[in-house]
Amino acid sequence: MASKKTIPVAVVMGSDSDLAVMQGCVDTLSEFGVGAVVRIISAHRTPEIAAEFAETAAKKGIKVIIAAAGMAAHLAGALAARTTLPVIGVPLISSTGLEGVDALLSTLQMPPGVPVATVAIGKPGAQNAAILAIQILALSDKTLTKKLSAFKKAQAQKVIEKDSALNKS
Ligand code: RP5
Repeated sequence: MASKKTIPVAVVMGSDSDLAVMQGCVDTLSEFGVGAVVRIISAHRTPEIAAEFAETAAKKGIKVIIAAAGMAAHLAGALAARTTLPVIGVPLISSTGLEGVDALLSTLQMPPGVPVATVAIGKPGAQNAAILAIQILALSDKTLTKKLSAFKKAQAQKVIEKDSALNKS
């Protein structure tokens, strides 16, 4: 009997209002062939669900948790407090917040012993969270390592082509 394949990444966000930006994260994971469990869980509005999610994620086969939130963004930290899995935090810009700086500091300034690997605010952070999760998974997955190398080469090539176009005589 074929074994059931587990989904290695969880993308958790505090609100459905975060989904448009976090779709970039899910899409990037998908481009590398990495599946994701996508959840809306709030550290403040559904704290019990957040606790239960963090405590059971590893048992379900999740290897990396990506947690995104805006405003007083405690989601990544609240999850990191209850799991030994690596947690990547994505600070988001909320329509009523302080341009994401509120979420950046809330996500980043964790006390010693409970790290959250915090990426850039908003869209670039959402994409980088996916790439960082893939890099973690690639430590034990040669196929992903090859895909990451190809991604880096393609990225470099695009810059080289833009430079050539700009400097064409
Ligand atoms: C945070 O508060 C969410 O992550 C979201 O970025 C922000 C605003 O949430 P909504 O009021 O739009 O649901 O918890």
